[in-house]
Amino acid sequence: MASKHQPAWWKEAVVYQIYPRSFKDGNGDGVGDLKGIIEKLDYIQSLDVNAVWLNPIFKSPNDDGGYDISDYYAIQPEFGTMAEFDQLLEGLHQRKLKLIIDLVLNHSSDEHPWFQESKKSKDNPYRDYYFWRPGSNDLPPNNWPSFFGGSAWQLDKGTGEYYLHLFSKKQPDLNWETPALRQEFHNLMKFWLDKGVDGLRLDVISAISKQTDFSDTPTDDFNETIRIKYANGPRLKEFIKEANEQVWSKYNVMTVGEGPGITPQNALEYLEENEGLNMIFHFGHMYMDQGPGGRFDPIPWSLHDFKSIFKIWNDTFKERGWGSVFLGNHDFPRMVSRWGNDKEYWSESSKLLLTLLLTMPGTPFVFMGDEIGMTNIKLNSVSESQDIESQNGWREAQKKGTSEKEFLKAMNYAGRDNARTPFQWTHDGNRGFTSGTPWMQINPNHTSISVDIQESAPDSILNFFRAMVNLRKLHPVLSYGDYLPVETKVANLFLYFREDKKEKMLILLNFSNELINLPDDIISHLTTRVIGNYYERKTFKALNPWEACVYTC
Ligand code: TEU
Ligand code: CA
Repeated sequence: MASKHQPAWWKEAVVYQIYPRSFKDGNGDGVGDLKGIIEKLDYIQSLDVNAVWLNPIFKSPNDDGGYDISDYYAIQPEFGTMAEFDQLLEGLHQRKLKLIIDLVLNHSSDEHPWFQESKKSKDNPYRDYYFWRPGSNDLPPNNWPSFFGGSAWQLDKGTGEYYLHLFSKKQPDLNWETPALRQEFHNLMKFWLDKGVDGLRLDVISAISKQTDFSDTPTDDFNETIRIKYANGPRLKEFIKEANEQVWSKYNVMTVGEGPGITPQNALEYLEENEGLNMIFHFGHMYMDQGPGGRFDPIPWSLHDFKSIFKIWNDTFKERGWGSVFLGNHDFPRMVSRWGNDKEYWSESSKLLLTLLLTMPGTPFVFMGDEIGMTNIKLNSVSESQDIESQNGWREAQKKGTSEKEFLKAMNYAGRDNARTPFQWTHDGNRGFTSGTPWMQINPNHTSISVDIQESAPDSILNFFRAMVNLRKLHPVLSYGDYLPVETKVANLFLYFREDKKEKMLILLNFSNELINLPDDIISHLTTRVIGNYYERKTFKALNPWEACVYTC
């Protein structure tokens, strides 16, 4: 079946996500920076990826890991200078690598001049750059909860009104109803695109159009509130279309929108050719193990649900639009700890998850460190967390009488600190990351999980990742082919075909610690194994624990 999808660089790309604070420190202050990334350009190139997505690098008080921007035109001083940014961009382009920057347009920092002006008086020219509403009887304007605990409204004594902040109170939501604000952001995007940036990751883009009646949410299921109240606002399509017409259409730029609350039913509305985004990050699988209380209310996940979520989304983008695939990023625990077995089958399950990531339809986004199997870190007290989401989560949990031991368990399972420990370059101490004291403790298991150990080991996760990326490049069926999942009663088996008019491949994944016998009708397809995470298939009729293999049929 010929693919209905037009070819494009970003459809065939493998994207490597770098969280600058934790990647490499180039000046010894213990904080990762642009200079450090420049030092590691050859390593990045050795991964054979095509693009780098940098988490925000703009001036920020760092209340939320840089997602609280106080100057959209300036580089975060801790990360370096604009000259170093230009040098990094040049270094990437020289290596045929593209750069995707992360723009946070749903909210700014409260230290941004716009907000400093807006809060001065009710008739300040910048008042309508944000959402201000009177409360009533000392109560906020409505019952909306913040992503980071507590109310989504903060009373500002200066003018006696509340301002909206879906995230931290230092991240006031911007009011896209105000044309001048939209113009400011169109100019901002042109500034960075004129510098030669190749892509934009648009933070929480699904929430930029607000339901300005601000009526209460009818549910206390947080993910439901995101879907019906924060995301998919009445003018969302219009604002995206306008940005496309005013800016993106004039550049050869890839746009990926972070879309919490966007569903398989409405996603294509935001991906219209020439009107919408190129793709979105969707979160079905990422919220699957979150209970009604959100991240710190973890519930068990099932491979059955995991498989059906991938099927629903792959079917959504079968003919139109385009998918993105990720199993981890700076907001979620490490994929091998969350979905794999980071103990007895740490290497096999890391490779299995990389196999899934790189054989699914849609553009794969690989989070730095997952190519070497970095794992969660075990913090011994909540105070060791450097993430406002965990700190606030603990504040809220205490109000409900949750013990620190109980909260710490949920935090160590689901918290974002897990993804933000310094990259493990060398097995001997922090030296690989910094010559100083790292801003965050490095995972003690760097003694066995590090680039220098894996670089020269032929069967390392790192070298498996490189081989898997290469396989995806050699077989366009893995990018553009149809996705044909195999129905199976066997609980921990995940089997699917990828097929186009030239080729058919079968991917077999065993998500368990047990040996699993393969159904007979599958065995007949096993002709040539092109890659696998076990040296040789011990038994032809079964998959070993956490075995992943890819066959051409
Ligand atoms: O995340 C927004 C978001 O919707 C969630 O996916 C994310 O898990 C968040 O931590 C709530 O649990 C984006 C950024 O990726 C995140 O780092 C920022 O904290 C957030 O927006 C606010 O800018
Ligand atoms: Ca530094």
